[in-house]
Amino acid sequence: MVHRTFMTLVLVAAALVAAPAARAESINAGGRTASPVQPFDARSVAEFDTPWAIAFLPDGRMLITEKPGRIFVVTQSGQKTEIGNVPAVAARGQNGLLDIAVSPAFATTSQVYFSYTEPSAEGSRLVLSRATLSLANDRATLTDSAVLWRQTPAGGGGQPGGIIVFDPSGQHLFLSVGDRMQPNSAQDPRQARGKVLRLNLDGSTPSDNPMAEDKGVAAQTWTTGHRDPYGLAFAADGRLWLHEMGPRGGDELNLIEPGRNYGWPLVSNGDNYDGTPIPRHKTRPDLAAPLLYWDPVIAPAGLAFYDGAMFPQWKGSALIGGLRVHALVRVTFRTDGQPDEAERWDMGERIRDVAVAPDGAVWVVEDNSPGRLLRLTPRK
Ligand SMILES: [Ca+2]
Repeated sequence: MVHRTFMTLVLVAAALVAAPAARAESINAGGRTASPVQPFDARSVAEFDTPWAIAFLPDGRMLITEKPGRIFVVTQSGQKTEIGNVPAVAARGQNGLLDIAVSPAFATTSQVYFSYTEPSAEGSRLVLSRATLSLANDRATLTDSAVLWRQTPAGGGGQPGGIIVFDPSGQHLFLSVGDRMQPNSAQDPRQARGKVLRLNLDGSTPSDNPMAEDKGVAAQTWTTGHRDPYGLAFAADGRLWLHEMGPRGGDELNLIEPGRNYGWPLVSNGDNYDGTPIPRHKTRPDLAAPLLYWDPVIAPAGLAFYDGAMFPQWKGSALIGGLRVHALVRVTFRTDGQPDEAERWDMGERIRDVAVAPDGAVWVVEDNSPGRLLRLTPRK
């Protein structure tokens, strides 16, 4: 008996030591400042009306969305071809045409996925669509366009989210959904707001989702309690990361694990814009805390993990655009997974999205009209 108790203690102690240290830490990078010295040359390649997202085609051309409702095919030298047959969007404030993502099976299907706020009698709703991209003779058009998912309930303005990412197996997609200025909806399992959803590639619900036995939104939900998520991406090690804009002083970088609740609006490391306080993450250990947060905020937008050849010193880093801080942020990860902001470069404009080209160059778009598409290459 004594031996068994002793062994149990040893095992418990070993488990505690082996527990990821990352869980215990919540680093505030809000006080960091941007360097005016960039290690890259930034060349403007083209300009757009409020560009929102960059997605690379396998051949190195880009798909670029404009929030008011247009999509372009863009060559690396900046030649733009507007894509025809794009559905009408409800463009107002933060809402409009949002993300675009190239299907993992694009080589055989030519399919793309995109998100936008759709006009409806009850108010706009976020939707996820899939279409075939036809490219021929300098013309580009969407055919067989189909809405795979519609937000319920409709209505509201605010921040829609809308980031689309595929899992490394290429069998599922994840969609981030903002709270659209209705904070309590993020904790309501019946509302497709303040969530990360996981769907099959045809929009149906995977049978191994955390609440798959439920119906509707709950069955589609992967994680709960997000505010305004505009960054969602898989790292090379298979971990899924999300950043979200918090209230005043509460921007977050979160490690996404199935079924977890990330706290909004019950807890935050920031306070409401009207000054009313919000309990801090540490008061609710049952809710997942951000491993990295920013107070004051950066207003993060766009998230890409770097695995290219041009900037070997950035391998494994996350690159994040900063709207409020007019910057590009590089986040590194310790061997135990704990992230920290390593560098921040002043870009002089609000950065809306960041993407890595097949050749390892980094591309960003500015949140402006005109907003530039910039190609970043190592400084010569
Ligand atoms: Ca949170």
